[in-house]
Amino acid sequence: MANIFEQQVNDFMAKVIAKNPSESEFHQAVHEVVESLIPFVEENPQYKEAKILDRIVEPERVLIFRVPWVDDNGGVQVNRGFRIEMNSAIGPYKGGLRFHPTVNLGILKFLAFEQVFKNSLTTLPMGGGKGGSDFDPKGKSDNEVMRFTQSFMTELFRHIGPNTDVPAGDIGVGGREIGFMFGQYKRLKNEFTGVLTGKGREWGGSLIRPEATGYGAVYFAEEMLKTRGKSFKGTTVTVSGSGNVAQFATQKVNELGGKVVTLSDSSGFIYDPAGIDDEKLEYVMWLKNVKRGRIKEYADKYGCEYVEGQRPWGIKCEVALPCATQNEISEEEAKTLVANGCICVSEGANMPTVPEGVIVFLENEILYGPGKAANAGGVAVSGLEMTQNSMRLSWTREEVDAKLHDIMINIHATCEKYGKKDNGFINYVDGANIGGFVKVADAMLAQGVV
Ligand code: NDP
Ligand code: 2IT
Repeated sequence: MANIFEQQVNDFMAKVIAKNPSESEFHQAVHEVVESLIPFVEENPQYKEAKILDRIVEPERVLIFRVPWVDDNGGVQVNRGFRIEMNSAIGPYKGGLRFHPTVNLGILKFLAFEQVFKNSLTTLPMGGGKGGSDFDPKGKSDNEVMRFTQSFMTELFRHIGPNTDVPAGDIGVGGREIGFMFGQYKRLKNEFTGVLTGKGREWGGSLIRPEATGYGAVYFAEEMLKTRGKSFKGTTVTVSGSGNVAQFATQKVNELGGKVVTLSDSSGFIYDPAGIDDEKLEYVMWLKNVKRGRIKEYADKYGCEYVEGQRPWGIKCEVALPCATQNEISEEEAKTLVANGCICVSEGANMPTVPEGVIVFLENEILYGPGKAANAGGVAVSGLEMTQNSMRLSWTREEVDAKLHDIMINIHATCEKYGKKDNGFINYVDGANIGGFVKVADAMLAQGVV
């Protein structure tokens, strides 16, 4: 960032922080975006006059509600439900639901804010939203998850709809949870509509939606690598997480001839120098999606190293794919990655790198693809699911995958257009922030002060 704008960024952030106290992740996400946008808005005064930045950081609507349910022992449990309807300038609110004990207003506002720019980058007509609950699915029976999700939807249903707000999955929300929520919505509204994405393929889901975020993050990395004449072939890759995004990122890296050597969960990481091939990955999918066990069991089964309580960023790699959660790469870990020869970071997760870590990547001019660009493949295929639902048709795997691949290539091109510096370095942070902003800002201008 050019220094002349520092004071303006600080003044803007002081207002945001005063208005939204105790929402540190939201402050972090807004800060990163306005650092890119304030210089751009200065050059384009129509946005400044219409106070687009002041409006874009204010959610259109925030819903917070009680979610009571009864556990298997007959005990009453109470969780908190949220839906942040952030911006509907270019389409219905769209974004995932997260069920995790750490969920709070600030985390969901950061995710909803990022979603606005991400969805715009896909070029599909989707506004931004996010929601979820502090419910912890770990250790809960299927019946408990069902009762909780039914109670959650019993309030949420009155606020969403296929032309209003279309939720999907995120951490802790996969096919099982979407199924229970869809069933409850249908029952309450007496309507079979595309109100959620990530549905099962037999009842309106799109092929490739489960794969889309992980595949997309790898397609994006592939485009970044191409700018330096490189590819995944023969490349060592570290992946964090072992959920939906991590699993399909690993699958795509294998397909492209790379070798994934790590996976993790919130307890620790495994290091398998021989590589997590498709057969081992199938075990991971069973372990995580069916047994719902811990990643340590992989190390027990395949006799590799397991490191308790740590993340995989100390392992030497050329490409790193953070696919677990926010702030999972510290400044020190970013330095270690660069020192070990990592040349490419493509963020499957949302905001996985702390701001000081982002500076390390940018100062070293490595290929750094921020989440709102790199992981947009998931919501892009959600958008394609909405299209298929509206048409009452479904496309083949090949059709959806080809569209996903094209969208990721286009997002890369948009980042290059808005993020290329005079020395040829592509700052994908600026590229994604400005590239995502323009369409939303122009739509807001056209729609007046609303
Ligand atoms: P899953 O719930 O399927 O998997 C999450 C993984 O991350 C698990 O391995 C989990 O470990 C780990 N994890 C979660 N929270 C923490 C934490 N606080 N510390 C350490 N590890 C943690 O979620 P997804 O794979 O869907 O989501 C992963 C990331 O990708 C998130 O940042 C999400 O926002 C982002 N994303 C997801 C999209 C999607 O389509 N699903 C789309 C775009 C982005 P454990 O099992 O121990 O909790
Ligand atoms: O962060 C994300 O983009 C998601 N969790 C997916 C959202 C969606 O609507 O598919």
